[in-house]
Amino acid sequence: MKLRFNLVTQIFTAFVLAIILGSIFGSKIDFLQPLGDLFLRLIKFVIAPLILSTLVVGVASMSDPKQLGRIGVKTIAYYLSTTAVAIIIGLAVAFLINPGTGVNITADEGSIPEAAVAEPQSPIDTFLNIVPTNPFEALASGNILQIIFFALFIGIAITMIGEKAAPVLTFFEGFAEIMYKITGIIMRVAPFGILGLMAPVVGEYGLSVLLPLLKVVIAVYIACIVHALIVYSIAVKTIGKLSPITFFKGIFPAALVAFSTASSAGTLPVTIKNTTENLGVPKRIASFVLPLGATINMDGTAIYQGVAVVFIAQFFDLQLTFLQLLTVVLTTVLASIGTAGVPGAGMIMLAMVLNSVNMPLEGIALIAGIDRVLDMMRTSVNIVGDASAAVIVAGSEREIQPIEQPVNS
Ligand code: DAS
Repeated sequence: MKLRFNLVTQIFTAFVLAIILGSIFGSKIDFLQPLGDLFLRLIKFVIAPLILSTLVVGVASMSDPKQLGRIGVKTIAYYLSTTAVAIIIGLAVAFLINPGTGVNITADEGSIPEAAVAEPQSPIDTFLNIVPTNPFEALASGNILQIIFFALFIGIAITMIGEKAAPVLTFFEGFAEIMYKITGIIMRVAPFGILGLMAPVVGEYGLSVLLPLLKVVIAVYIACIVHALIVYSIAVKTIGKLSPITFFKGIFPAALVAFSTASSAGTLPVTIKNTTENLGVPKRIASFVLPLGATINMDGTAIYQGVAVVFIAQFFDLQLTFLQLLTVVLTTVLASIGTAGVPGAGMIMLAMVLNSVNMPLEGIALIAGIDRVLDMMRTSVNIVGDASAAVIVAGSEREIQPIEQPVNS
């Protein structure tokens, strides 16, 4: 079989090279960091205009307004249910591996992020904050939920106005195509970006840092892989009518970008590109489901929080009752809605979950040192979960399009 050195193989090659270079040169490989920072800035700069333009076009092109409601309900129901399954899988794997027993480390109090001990935002405030008081400020600050709200209303208003608003729709259609094209151009440098993001991380997290907490890393990684392989395969196969192999191959580039950046929001342009070009999801469904998922759907984060609660309880030799476990499941699903798609957000929301079952917040300091290694995997699962939602929603609306060209980026 001729190995086509297309973008997927280039990204994978860069990923493997980063691990090799990071392992050989350790922290000396830091000089590659600016490559990663540049790539991260490039994909972040398209997020707000891409979501706004694609979502306006997506909503305005839905001939049947009831379809928007149907898609919204299916999306949110799928997100909440897969997150609940994820936290249960996380707890189950943690109780099998017992990550908190026989661990001999001391907590570095200084490593608890400020935001983790601050008063977490209540679910009511989280929902109220979706409404932007100034939509242009939302665009400027990249507040994804507020941009979604703004785009939804523009799209709905365009359909209600009809002919008079046609020029505005035409503008957004052209703008969306421009943003897709820019995303494609940025993706050409993804291999260099992933090299610059991954090599310094591998160089920093040598075995000396990971060994004492290896069981935590193993528990999170195993639970994430089990969740993705079982839950998403069943979902895309039964409801999305898509082969799981096609699904995982198609979303692989975005999964690697998420793993390297540890940011769902930062990966969003790549998730949208892979889902529409490799998985046959119409742009109007992808442009609604994916930005929403990047902010409220965090299956990987839920798994991490389940493992972390068990680790902390075992480390401090505290018992977890069934009621406490139930509370952890509910709080984690709620916390995932409020977790931003940025690096380290899951650790900040862990405080809310620990508080709900009276577990010591000091436990966060125990695992803060390896959070980046855990964040990479949980973010990757977060975006694969978002893509699975786009596939099942498109499948249930009988709108999965045949995939013409082979997977290429
Ligand atoms: N890094 C977050 C994301 O981008 C997830 C997390 O921190 O748990 O999805």
